Amino acid sequence: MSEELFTAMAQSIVDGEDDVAIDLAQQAIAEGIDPLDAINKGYIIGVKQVGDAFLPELVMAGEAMKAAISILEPELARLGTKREMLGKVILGTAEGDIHDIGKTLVATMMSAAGFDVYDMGVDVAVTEMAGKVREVGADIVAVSALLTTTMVKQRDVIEALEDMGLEHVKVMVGGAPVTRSWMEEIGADGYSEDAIGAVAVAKELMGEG
Ligand code: B1M
Repeated sequence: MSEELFTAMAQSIVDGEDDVAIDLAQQAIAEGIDPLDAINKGYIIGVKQVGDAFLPELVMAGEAMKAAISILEPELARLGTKREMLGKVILGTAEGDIHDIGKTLVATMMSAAGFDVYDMGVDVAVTEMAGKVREVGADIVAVSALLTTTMVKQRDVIEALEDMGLEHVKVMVGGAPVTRSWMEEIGADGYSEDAIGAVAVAKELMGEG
């Protein structure tokens, strides 16, 4: 039965139907379906299908995805095991980039796992991000980028931290165009292709495993 629900979830994103996406998310919670399964096996499949669409379709798909996640997020957070804070994470989408859906998922998963997450939002200036790291004494800075043109800002964050004498702070990178080889090229400390993996990487960087 979940399979049909997942297919309908994907379709609601393709059609850009916020109301349907919300109804299906509520149905999933009522049926006790893991919210992460709803995202990964349902909605994200739809997002992948609209990948090559024109801007209005992208906007509608993005809005429907956000609507669904806003319903599932509290449930994701509720299911996360509460425990002592593992570390402080500054998180944001790279300067010039306004994609926030994946970044917000990473924030939710990290918070649920026990990290103290400061979500700075989207289009975060390199200097602001580095400044926040110093201000709160962060352990990790996590930079999401969805555009090939904004990936370079991930490197700029690393350089800004170095300039400020904060090279001990770990830097994680992610986002659709980001790869392990990019991580290595810019000298970042961690990379993950999805939100669950991001939690595992952050734990490793904190020496938890
Ligand atoms: Co845009 N967009 N978009 N877009 N958009 C992409 C990224 C694109 C691939 C679509 C395409 O052309 N096929 C393309 C980028 C091409 C490129 O550079 N390679 C693109 C483009 C070109 C643009 C514009 C330039 C379009 C225009 O104006 N002509 C423009 C840019 C605006 C800007 O940022 N300055 C633009 C705008 C938009 C919307 C505003 C309409 C909307 C965003 C809505 C929003 O975020 N609030 C939008 C959307 C929805 C997309 C697609 C369709 C979906 C992105 C998404 O939310 N995915 C996207 C196509 C695609 O990716 N298939 C596309 C779902 C999300 C859960 O996945 O964000 O990848 P993702 O996050 C994943 C992982 O990547 C990872 O975990 C997440 C969960 O698994 N992850 C991390 C993410 N961050 C991480 C950080 C980590 C670790 C893991 O550690 C730090």
